[in-house]
Amino acid sequence: MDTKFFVDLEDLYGARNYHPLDVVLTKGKGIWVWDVEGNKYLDFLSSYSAVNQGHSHPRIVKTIISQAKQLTLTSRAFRNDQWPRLAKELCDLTGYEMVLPMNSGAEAVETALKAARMWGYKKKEIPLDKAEIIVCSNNFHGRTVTIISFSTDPSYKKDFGPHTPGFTVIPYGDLGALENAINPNTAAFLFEPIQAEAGIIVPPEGYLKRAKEICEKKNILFMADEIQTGLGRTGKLMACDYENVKPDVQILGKSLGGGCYPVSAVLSMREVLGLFTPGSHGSTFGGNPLACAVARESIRVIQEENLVDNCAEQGEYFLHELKKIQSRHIKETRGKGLLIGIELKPEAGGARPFCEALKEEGLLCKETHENVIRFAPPLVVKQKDLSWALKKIRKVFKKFE
Ligand code: IF1
Repeated sequence: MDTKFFVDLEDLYGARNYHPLDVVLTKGKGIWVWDVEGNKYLDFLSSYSAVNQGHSHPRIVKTIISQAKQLTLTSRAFRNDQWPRLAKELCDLTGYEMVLPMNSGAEAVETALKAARMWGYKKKEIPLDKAEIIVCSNNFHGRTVTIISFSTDPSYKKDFGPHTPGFTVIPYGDLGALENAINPNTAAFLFEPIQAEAGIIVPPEGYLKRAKEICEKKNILFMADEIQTGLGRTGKLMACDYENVKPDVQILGKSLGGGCYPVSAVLSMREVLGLFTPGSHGSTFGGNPLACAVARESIRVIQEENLVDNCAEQGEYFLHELKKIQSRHIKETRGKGLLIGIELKPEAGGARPFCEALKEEGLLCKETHENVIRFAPPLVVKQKDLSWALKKIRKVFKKFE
């Protein structure tokens, strides 16, 4: 069975909510993946930063196998011996008092939105059903109906109305707009420390710090979506660490599951998460022992293999070398850690053809927002792998000249 067999089968039976590259992967190890024809690729997407630890990390695979043989799911109608330990380890890692476990990133974002609204009513005395949450244009926080209700990308929200009310959109990076958007009914400000999907948009220096100060002054919750930027991806444990800013609410996902299992979590102080009462929120799989065992090992791998420092070191090297590439097509090369994007000029004809060409050279990249080639390899990547990749990237840009 070759690539065409699988492509045709997927296109026949699978909903076409993606336009994937025609590469059919069958094996992954570390930074490498192999297709059904035996071709080897460097994974420069890491499943949108859900594989920071590398594909099929031996320690995480060992954990998922042993836990799967022992106990996989109890629901939270009963207790289990993994969730309490993950809860403590996550709070120790991040410095928060409480955590609520979920599965997908969107579920964690929805949980944070519910927590913010509940906090607004119970702690800030916002009139019931009047709470407002401020978000940024070009945000990406997931695909649920409520989350796409505050997206500014028509393709994410068209055909899915009516949209959930109670959200105010402001320009990303604009402190004045944040200040002006706040009113007595504002409960929270939800943001990405770096807008990845928007095209690796890094906010102005000091933005996070000043935004947090504004939120503190106005008593609204400062909620960071670190689902993609967190757990080492930007060269710090959390992207907010670049400005030494500690959000009131921190949302994690993706690599919390080590590329093996969906695990997400919302972290905050007791004043916020302590408001949830039995039956007010939940999830069949949230906090299941298999997820928690995997998450515990995923965190240990990040810490014990110094993936955050490696990310900072390799990211600095990679960004520095990428910036040297001279091409009439390149508008800007930017990023932090190993979350890097090359933005092409509109006349370059879009990033997709470059990603197709990079695939032929053995690099799997994904364009984001038409004109940006995203480079986000697993954080285990070594300099020799990146210098190999740089040769291929230079070759492709030369070809397109
Ligand atoms: C898709 C984008 C990336 C996220 C942030 C929450 C979520 C995501 C900052 C929701 C998920 C994924 C979803 C996936 C593609 C990918 C993506 F292109 F959609 F926008 F990474 F940039 N917050 N991002 O990045 O987490 O529910 O997916 O676990 O939906 O196409 P999820």
